[in-house]
Amino acid sequence: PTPLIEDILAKYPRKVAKKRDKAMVINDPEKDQEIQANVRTIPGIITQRGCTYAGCKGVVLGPTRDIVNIVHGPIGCSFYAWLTRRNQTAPAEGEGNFIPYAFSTDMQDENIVFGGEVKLKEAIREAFELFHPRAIGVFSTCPVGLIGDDVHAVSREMKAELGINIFGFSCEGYRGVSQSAGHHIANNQVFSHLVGKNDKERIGKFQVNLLGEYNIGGDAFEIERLFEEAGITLISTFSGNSTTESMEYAHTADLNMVMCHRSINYIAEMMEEKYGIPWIKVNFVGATSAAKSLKKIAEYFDDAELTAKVDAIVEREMAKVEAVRLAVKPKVEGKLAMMFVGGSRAHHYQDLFEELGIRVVSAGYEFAHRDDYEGRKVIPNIKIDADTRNIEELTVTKTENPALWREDLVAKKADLEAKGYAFADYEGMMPQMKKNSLVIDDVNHWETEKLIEFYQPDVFCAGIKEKYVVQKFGVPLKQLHNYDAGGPYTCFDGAVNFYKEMQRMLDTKIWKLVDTPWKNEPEIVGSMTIEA
Ligand code: CFM
Ligand code: HCA
Repeated sequence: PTPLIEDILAKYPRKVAKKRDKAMVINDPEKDQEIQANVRTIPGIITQRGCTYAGCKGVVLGPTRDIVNIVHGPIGCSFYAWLTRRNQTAPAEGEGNFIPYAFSTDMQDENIVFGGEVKLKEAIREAFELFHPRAIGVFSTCPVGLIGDDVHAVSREMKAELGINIFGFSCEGYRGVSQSAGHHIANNQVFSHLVGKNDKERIGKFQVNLLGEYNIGGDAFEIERLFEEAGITLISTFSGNSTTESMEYAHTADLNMVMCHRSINYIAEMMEEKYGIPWIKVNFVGATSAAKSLKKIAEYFDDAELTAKVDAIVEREMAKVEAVRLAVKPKVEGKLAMMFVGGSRAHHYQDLFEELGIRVVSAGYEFAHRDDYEGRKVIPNIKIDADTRNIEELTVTKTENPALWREDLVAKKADLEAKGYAFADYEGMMPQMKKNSLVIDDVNHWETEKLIEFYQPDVFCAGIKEKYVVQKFGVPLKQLHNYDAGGPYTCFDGAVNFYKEMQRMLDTKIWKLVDTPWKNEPEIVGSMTIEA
């Protein structure tokens, strides 16, 4: 261990120190290093993590506009999920959009004592009568699991009564160790209740799905625009600027592209098993990544016209991006960044920093698994603990409908694989990070303070819970969850936005002037008297 890690661990009780030590790795991209991930946070530690319900309702289902998502639980669970993530959507003229609403059963003490199923049924009927949506999702919060309300039985009964697609999620907050369990639960239900439920004639020559792009700050809009220009038909996005309607015919795509591997690799895997549709990992954050991903799609379809279009787009856009990059780079080059975000962005944003010559000295995920750090090759070696076993693993088999099985794609995959094209693969964050950078899983507030003292970073990327604590140290914090008020940061215009944002935040002396009033004098002084 280095002096920094020793210093961090010294404060912990022995058992805690032993556990946290395994979550910190001095990176060496040349070596196969193991990091502890996806295990319980130690009680009492101020984690960045959220809960299973957040990962299911907020993350995976939240950005879809034509489904009414009813939260069965106390109102607080709904309030925090009410658009704080800035997932955008663009309904067509006259099309509905339920995203701006917060639907909740508003459970009260008496529902906890006597059960909440009756109230849930009333809520579903009310939502149906008011909005006539094509689907309703029901999300379980912690108390629902504790008192044993059966959201699945209620959903089945209501589906029969109302005649629309209604399904539930056992995504109680405590069900897993983080949001990650909620992703898996959401993937299972989306796959079971939506994918393949409808058919559609082919509408394009190159039909794709985009998985794990949630349109935060308009990110998906940038990608969609370029696809359209290149002649790539986006069938469905899981789930940003999305509809359940499009998910129902997602099985008509020729390729699945996985952007956020952590939250949605399950659907990609299940669609390949059932329909034979292959998947590739993509990243549209930043200019170099977007260019690589576009070229990878063109390579897959292996069509001269498409390849020429993609090359032309990349060339044109890169020239625009380069002009801004070269102007901004001298102003921020050599600065230090840190990123502790979710389960994919701590990796996805590293290309952008690299483009500006900003060094990422430390990074980590909140809730990723070892494969997100070390690459998918470690999946067979990951120990399945009781917390993971608690989450249902669906058994998926090949479709019995021969018309839906894509033998052509299976052959295409084999052919391309023989030529060295990588399918179903993700290398993870650690192989891409510099030697001697510090990788930390599920970083907590104590560790954050020590990292800031040690590295004195110029920018810290994380979320709202970290923002003001970090800024009080005189370090600007860029939210890489909701982008503060900024974005999009995908593709070429997105890269330009990000460069300018970094210049704004880093090319200034203002942060060095921040001084906290309590540094020298405590703001509140108290005393305690113990009476005999
Ligand atoms: Fe995937 Fe996400 Fe992320 Fe994620 Fe999230 Fe998010 Fe995130 Mo916040 S799905 S893992 S659960 S990229 S909400 S859009 S920003 S923590 S890094
Ligand atoms: C979530 C959503 C979140 C929270 C972000 C934050 C998001 O995990 O439930 O802590 O600032 O992106 O909105 O990750």
